[in-house]
Amino acid sequence: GKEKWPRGDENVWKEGSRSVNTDVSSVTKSIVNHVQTSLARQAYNLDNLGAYQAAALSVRDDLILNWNETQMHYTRKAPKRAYYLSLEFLMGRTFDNALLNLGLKDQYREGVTKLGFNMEDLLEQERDAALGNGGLGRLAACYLDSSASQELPVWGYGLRYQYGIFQQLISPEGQQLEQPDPWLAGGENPWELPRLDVSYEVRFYGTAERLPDGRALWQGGQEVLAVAYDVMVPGCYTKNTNNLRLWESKPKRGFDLNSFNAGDYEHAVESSNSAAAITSVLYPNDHTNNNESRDRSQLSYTHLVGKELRLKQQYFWTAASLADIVRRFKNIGKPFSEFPDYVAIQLNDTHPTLAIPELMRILIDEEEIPWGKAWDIVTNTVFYTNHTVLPEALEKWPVPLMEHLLPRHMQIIYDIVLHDEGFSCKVHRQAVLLKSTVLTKSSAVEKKFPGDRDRLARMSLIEEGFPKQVRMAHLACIGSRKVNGVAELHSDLVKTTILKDFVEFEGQSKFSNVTNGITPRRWLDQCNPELSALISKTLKVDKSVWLKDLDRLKGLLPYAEDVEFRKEWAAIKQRNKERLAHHVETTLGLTVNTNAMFDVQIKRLHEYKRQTLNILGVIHRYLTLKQMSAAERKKVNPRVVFFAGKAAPGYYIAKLTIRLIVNAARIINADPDTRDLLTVYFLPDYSVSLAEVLIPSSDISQHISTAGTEASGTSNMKFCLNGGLLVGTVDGANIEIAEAVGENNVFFFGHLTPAVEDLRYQHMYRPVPVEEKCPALAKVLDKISGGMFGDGGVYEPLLNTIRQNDYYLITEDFDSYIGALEMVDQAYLDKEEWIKKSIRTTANMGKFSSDRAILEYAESFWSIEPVKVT
Ligand code: 7GP
Repeated sequence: GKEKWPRGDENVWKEGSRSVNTDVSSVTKSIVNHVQTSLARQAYNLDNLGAYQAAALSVRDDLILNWNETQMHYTRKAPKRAYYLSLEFLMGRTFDNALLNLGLKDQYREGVTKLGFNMEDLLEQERDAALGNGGLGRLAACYLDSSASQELPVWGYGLRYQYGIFQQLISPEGQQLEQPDPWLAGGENPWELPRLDVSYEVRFYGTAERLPDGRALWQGGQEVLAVAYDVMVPGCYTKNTNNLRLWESKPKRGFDLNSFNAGDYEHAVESSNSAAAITSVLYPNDHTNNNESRDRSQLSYTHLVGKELRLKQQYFWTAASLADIVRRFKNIGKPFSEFPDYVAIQLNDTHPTLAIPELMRILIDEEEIPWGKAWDIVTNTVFYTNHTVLPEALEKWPVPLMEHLLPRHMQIIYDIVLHDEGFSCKVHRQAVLLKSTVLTKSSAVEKKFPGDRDRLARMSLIEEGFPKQVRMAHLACIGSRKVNGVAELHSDLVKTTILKDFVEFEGQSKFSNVTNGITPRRWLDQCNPELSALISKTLKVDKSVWLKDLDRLKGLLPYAEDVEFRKEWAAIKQRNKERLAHHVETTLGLTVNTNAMFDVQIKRLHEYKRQTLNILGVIHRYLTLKQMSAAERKKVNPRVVFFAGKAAPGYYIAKLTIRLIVNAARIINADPDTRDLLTVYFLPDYSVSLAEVLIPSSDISQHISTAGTEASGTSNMKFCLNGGLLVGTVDGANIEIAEAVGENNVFFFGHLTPAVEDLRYQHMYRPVPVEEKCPALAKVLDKISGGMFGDGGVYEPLLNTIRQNDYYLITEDFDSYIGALEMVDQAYLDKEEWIKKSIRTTANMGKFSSDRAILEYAESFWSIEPVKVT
């Protein structure tokens, strides 16, 4: 039946309602309107920034209409929803993506032109939303785009940091300098809706007193307010516009009036400061969970030192998100036993693992549900994705800190140990005995593996030591319905290394794989519009079809044989190189040789990703060129090597690697003997927007982690989708990319994962000097030490990581790496064959759409279905 109109005259409401802009004249009207009213400006004094702001506000209006309808539709239909909890969302820019997804790109381009502006200039005005470090955060952003595009009822939950990932400057000596990223300082952010009416109180510290009925009373301590900001996430060519809810922390009462009255002004201000501090800044660490800095000379991150603030961020965000989820569930009016039929919660790595004890707390203490039923609800609702097997990245929280900050959650963690029949074990009981009750029943682990004390210790939620620590991956594993890795090899490694004991105990079926994906909207259509247009023209399908059904790229395969098509394909690559060269010219004032092969490695700086291997290979190439005769050099294909990436502020070796790259580039680029054949650039301040310029220009890109260390990688997918060929190790998603595009279209090298452990053992106990193991590399190291790139002493700590135990196996892989690059040179000589490889690579990348990945999560984990907004 038709619903009754809620208030006033229905017709007046309908007449007054605005609809989404669809033609050029409504677009220009709405832009002019915002110039005049929202910005209080006119044609006379409007600059690019103002024009961008007005156009963005106009698009915002469009988004809001769809967003409103979508949210109302979801509320009415009350389908099962999924919530993606991620401490990072690396969104990049929004304007162009919103236009694409709304199907309004042409209208806005024309409208903006009519108003006397250039669309490219306006797009450049927007600042990246860089609320993430790297792969994990960008994956979350791709998944939001795909969820909305596939019309799935998925919300993201995260934090609204005042400062995103730091801005990277490079000093003349090659030192990375960090500067804050006040991305919100430019005034109002048009892509978010402040929802000051949606807020929750979050408690820290205080005391938790157990009650006889199994509940507990947690009181006292500090209370802060979580306020919602909603970021609209439009789906591609659909009305569905999902929500990313970001929380901002605020003091519960502006000032503590009591202390203010008592004249303690400083204390009053301090308490308000500490509440606001919770969401002030994104932690810049990647693959490590401490901030230990051996190098405090740069921008001071000292307010982040110590782990408490990071744990506060995690709890603040989890608690607000769960309160919101539970409130929305309660509005449906169903009993809590049906909670898992309406809610799925995906943990993006272990950062939101506190969701498990927090949901237990809500169910037990607030909803008065008995332990066993509550645990059933939790373990049917929560899912956990692991993103790394590097031991230093596995989160652990000191028990004393947890007890102090979250006393009730620590009780619950101990109780999980006690109650979970499937898990409790001797070691846990010992820990628990010290705290409270005596337990007599023998545990399931003990029954299944009697007397296996090592296993019990390995599996414990609490790691022994001073202090004891809570192992978050173990908690996430036992509290979840499914656990997955992010590429096939990685998911196998999760099962055979960090969670091996849990697989043996709980069985295989809980553990699975969802290979990562990337959104072809941003990573093909937006970043490479010419290639996108060529694909549509060739396939004779509108992009609205193939961008949402990426396997259609297979239709390009026959055209690899078409000379004309190959010409167009190559010409686009060439223009993308020129676009990058133009960018480097205007931002850095450097001229790039666009007739060279473009060779790109862009990712966070980390020893396991082995930018060192790349720069040492570059130096080797330089030395080889120097030794050649002029005649020999004539036969060499010119190459430009690009690096970009940030190092964690406290990661000394990673910063030293940047320094080596910058100084090697300085010497090599200035050498008249070789500079036509080899140049090197370190592009500062890597970001999503910079990636969008770099990726379409590459001939080859490097994904050269020590085998078994890179969980998946996602930029490898972006390069290949844009027709760049992959140079890589047999690691992460490289393996599946090779399977998809064909082994003859990738350049693989290096030792395989099963060999790595033995090799490391040899390096530890039977070390062989570099001179013996790899003379070519030894020569490169000697040149660096000898001062070829400035004071050699500076690089000793970096070089020593290789000369000493070489944990990441540079010496083991160097020769085959150089070999692979020689194969690249060989292959590049045959231009036509090279272009064919490039076309075939793109054509076979359909599997790596994040639409495929998100549908796997939706179908096999969350059991949610599309809810189309009509
Ligand atoms: C990254 C992995 O290193 C990368 O291989 C993967 O493609 C990406 O996640 C998305 O799954 N991990 C992180 O960014 C990270 O911070 C530690 O992991 C928690």
